[in-house]
Amino acid sequence: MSKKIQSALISVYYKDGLEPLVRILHQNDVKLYSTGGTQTFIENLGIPVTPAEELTGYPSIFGGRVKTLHPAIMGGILYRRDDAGDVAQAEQYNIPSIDMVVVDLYPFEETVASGASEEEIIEKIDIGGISLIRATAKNFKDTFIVSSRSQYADVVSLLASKEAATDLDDRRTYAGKAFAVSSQYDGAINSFFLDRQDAELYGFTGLPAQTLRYGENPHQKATYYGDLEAMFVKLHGKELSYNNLVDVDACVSLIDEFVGTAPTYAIIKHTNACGIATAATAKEAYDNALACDPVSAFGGVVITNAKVDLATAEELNKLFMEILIAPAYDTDALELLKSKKNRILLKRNPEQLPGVMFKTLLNGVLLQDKDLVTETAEGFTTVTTKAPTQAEVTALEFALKVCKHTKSNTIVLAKENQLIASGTGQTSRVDALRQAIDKAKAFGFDLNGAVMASDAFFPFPDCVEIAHQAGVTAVVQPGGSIRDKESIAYCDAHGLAMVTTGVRHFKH
Ligand code: 93A
Repeated sequence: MSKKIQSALISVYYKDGLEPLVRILHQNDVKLYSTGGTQTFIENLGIPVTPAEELTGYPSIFGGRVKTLHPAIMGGILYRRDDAGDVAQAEQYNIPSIDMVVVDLYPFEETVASGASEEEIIEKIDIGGISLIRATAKNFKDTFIVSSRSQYADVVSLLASKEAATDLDDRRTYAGKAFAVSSQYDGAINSFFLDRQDAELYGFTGLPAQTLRYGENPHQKATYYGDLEAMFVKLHGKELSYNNLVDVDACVSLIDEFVGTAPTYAIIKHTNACGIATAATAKEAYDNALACDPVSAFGGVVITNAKVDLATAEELNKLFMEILIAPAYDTDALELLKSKKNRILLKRNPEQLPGVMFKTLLNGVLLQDKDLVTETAEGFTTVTTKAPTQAEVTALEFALKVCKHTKSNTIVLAKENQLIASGTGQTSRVDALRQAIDKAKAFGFDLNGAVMASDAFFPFPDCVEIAHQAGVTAVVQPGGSIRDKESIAYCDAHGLAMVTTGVRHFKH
């Protein structure tokens, strides 16, 4: 049934976008009621408005906690217009009809995200607004609810086309939207309390908590406990997700192997590097990193130890990437990279990170030191007749750094300062090697003269055999297998150089 709106109560937190709605109601002779700040806003437009206080006979009390919670308002919304008893009671108690309600709730989630105190957060739990929304939505047969400022534009078109009347279908549709708003709002409040309980239970109290949209998958809820703002300045883009954070962590650990080196770019997918290179210029480093596996790079997280310049930004801008992390950006480079709305651009602050890591396991937690050991040429022991050349030593050092940050079992193939391919997270080392060789070939790399790094020792000589057949000329591995001799003998017989480090780098 079509109903002309005769009266509306407007009570909104953010006033932006409200003016066209107020104007269209006024043009259609709708009587307006309003609360404190909203009332001032409407008066400033030169439009007459009746204060809620005049309806209730009470001022706004308890610091604004009680403004609209009153039978004159709730009754004016809820009484059934087709029920003679309700109509008579409304008259008896002098309760005017309120046909439409416009609410924009206190910004609860925004206040939580701002790192405000518990007291400030609690004060932003809207009671009156949510009651207005629920009451109006419940009585959708008679009343029309606008429950968020995101609806104003649509409502203005609707009312303009119908001269401030609504059909039952319109009112039911907006009632549905209203319960979605209230449910999402209460969900956020619920998450806030659950986060606090988790923080108590797991001993994270004192750390800032950031509720994430979801966990690893949409059906898992998740919170980040920590001070991200101390680590990064977010220059642009959407909110970081759980998986983003996991990849950002992997990026940071990897790039920290390249402190003070020539410009280095790394591209991470699911915590493994699918491209990384060091070069004389930043652009060359990025180009070489991307060349490793441009297919996997799609949707990746990119990190660099160099300032982002325009030349590199022009290349980066062509890639669909989730996140770019850099210590600094040139102004023109930053402007260009901001052209994609959702792309997250982070500037990393120098920040001391914890030296330990832990994960939950069974009915407890495992705490361990981070793997902060990185071997360089001084720590290499040549075990073959042939020693690696200087160029091979450089490539072996580079490959080892990448290997350490790649899921076990892994084999990393590199040339000079460029990752050629890796096998990641395989159940056998041979599978990891085969994966790496196949990938290198798929992306057009010539493996002749490439080097190989392995996170753990070779239990059999099969890996060096396969690597040699693919063109690999130098190998680094921890050593320590009872069959080391067989791998070494194969290398000696086929002119490969092998060095051992004595340090295993499992990463699970
Ligand atoms: O503190 S409240 O929960 N108590 C109320 O009675 C009440 N009525 C409306 N908050 C209440 N509101 C909210 O005030 C609305 O949801 C809106 O966000 C805000 C508008 O206040 P003002 O018009 O004074 O700016």
